[in-house]
Amino acid sequence: MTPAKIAEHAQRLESAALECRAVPQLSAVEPGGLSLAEAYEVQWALRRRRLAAGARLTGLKMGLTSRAKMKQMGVETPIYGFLLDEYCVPADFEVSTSRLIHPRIEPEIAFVTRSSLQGPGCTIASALAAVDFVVPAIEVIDSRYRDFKFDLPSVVADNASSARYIVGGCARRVDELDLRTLGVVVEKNGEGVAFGAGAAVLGHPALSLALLANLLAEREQTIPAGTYVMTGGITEAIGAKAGDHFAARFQTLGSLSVRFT
Ligand code: 0L1
Ligand code: MG
Repeated sequence: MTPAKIAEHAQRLESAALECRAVPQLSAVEPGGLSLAEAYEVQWALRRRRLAAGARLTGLKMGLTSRAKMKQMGVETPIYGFLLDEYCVPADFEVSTSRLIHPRIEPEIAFVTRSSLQGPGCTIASALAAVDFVVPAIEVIDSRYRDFKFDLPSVVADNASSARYIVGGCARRVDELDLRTLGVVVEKNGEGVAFGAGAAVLGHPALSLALLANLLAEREQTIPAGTYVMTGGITEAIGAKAGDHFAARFQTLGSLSVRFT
């Protein structure tokens, strides 16, 4: 794919997000489809566009790391994306649905690194050694594609559906926790609607962090010290409409809530 085509696709996805407009998935508009490598080129071009427009990089994320998410989306390979300051919402604040297309929420375990992490060959052990602390998160995803339908290259290009993320709760040292059995209950309007534990994320959320380092190594990139990394939805994502209130209650990490207006 030519650099001009990559730039054109990045611009199209950026405009869809800014104008809250669903577009056909990328593989449907690119004759012959596109490879995963080309899809990441589009995602990196999108990232450069947002940074050039004044946004600040605030972290990285993994997606499609749990069976529940893979089954829900019909896509089976973990992917990564980037987080920007314009996506970040403090807990107990509101998210306006007027700025989104068809938002869904999912509970996640997030890490903040204290040393840089460089693949290839990162393991759960090397990832855990690089972690400073663990925090809970709610991710609000919002595919820019019609009906939230996409194949793997299309969702990669669309920055893994990133839209908002909710921060708050308690920060804990990683050696204080068993991340595999750390449970979460998601309540929608006061009713429990999804339940899970850290092991849903690739068997251990630190494997998601290791995989991120290994994927970034393919582009000679590392995870710098001090990076906030969301490891992927533990449960399937739950649709959100104006008026909905969500709480994600994490064992040991506290609760996060968000209201959609
Ligand atoms: O839209 C999606 O479901 C793709 C992003 C996956 C997010 C996640 O698994 O955390
Ligand atoms: Mg997610």
